[in-house]
Amino acid sequence: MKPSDNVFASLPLTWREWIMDNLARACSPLDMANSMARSGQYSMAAARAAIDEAVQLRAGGQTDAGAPAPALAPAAHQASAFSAPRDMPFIDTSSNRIVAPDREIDVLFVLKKPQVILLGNVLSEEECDAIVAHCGTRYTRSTVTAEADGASVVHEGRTSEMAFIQRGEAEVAERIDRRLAAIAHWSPECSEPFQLQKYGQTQEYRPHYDWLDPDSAGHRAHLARGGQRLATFVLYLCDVEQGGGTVFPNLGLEVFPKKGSALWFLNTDSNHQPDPQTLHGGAPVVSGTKIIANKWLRQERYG
Ligand SMILES: O=C(O)CCC(=O)C(=O)O
Repeated sequence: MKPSDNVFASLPLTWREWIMDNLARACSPLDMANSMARSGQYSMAAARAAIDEAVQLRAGGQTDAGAPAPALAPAAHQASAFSAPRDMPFIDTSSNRIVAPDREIDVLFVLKKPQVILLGNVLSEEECDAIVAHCGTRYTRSTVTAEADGASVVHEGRTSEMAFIQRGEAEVAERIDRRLAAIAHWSPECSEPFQLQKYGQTQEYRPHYDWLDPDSAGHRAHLARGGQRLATFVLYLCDVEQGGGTVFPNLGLEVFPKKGSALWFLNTDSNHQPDPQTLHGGAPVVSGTKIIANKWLRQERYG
């Protein structure tokens, strides 16, 4: 959908007024598009096209939502309201070693685009063991988010077991949370609680995205709680004898678990838009057990 499609003119007057009022108040076009998509009435693409058109109408001196929209110039010649970079978590890889407040971390591997970084020595052996022991036997079959209604459902593509550590529940998790926040320059409050995944032999998580799809009704309910998942940390809590790598099929990349290491990747571009290059999965474990902890960094405060 392009700004030349006259989407704005086809919206009901209430929506056109809402867009013009919010633009006049200097609201973020991306937040506005997310709100429109969350209403369930418009896809993200339609919302973005309508807002882009409204921005151009305002730039042309037309601020009346009720007036018919004039023909617009071809999209290729117009700047989009969505092109401004926004705050992103980031890892400083200017040195081979990151000095976090309570630990020195090794930078082992950096892929620039999409950004994938492997960090060593993020957790001590004792911290890995303490996290695993804390979750003990609380695992249940892993689920995924249903596209239709956002429910947590069992899926044949994810055969592992999962457990959560809620905020404030364990001192070791709080400490690691603060460390990851310092490494990623992102508030710990803007992140989901740790989600552990345990894979036995043959268990896997087939390739998928971590970002939430604004065009999926089920994902929109999750977007409403903390916004997009901007970045992922996968913490490797044990070594695995064979298999169980984290794979990125589009990048030809496989990272093998090493106790205490962490894999980081950005799920979106700098405008917080989902990056399709970030398709990834957990390859089947061939022998041994794999235990990881996921930490997803959100746009906004979570929970
Ligand atoms: O198991 C892995 O290495 C990746 C896990 C993953 O992608 C997930 O749980 O979302």
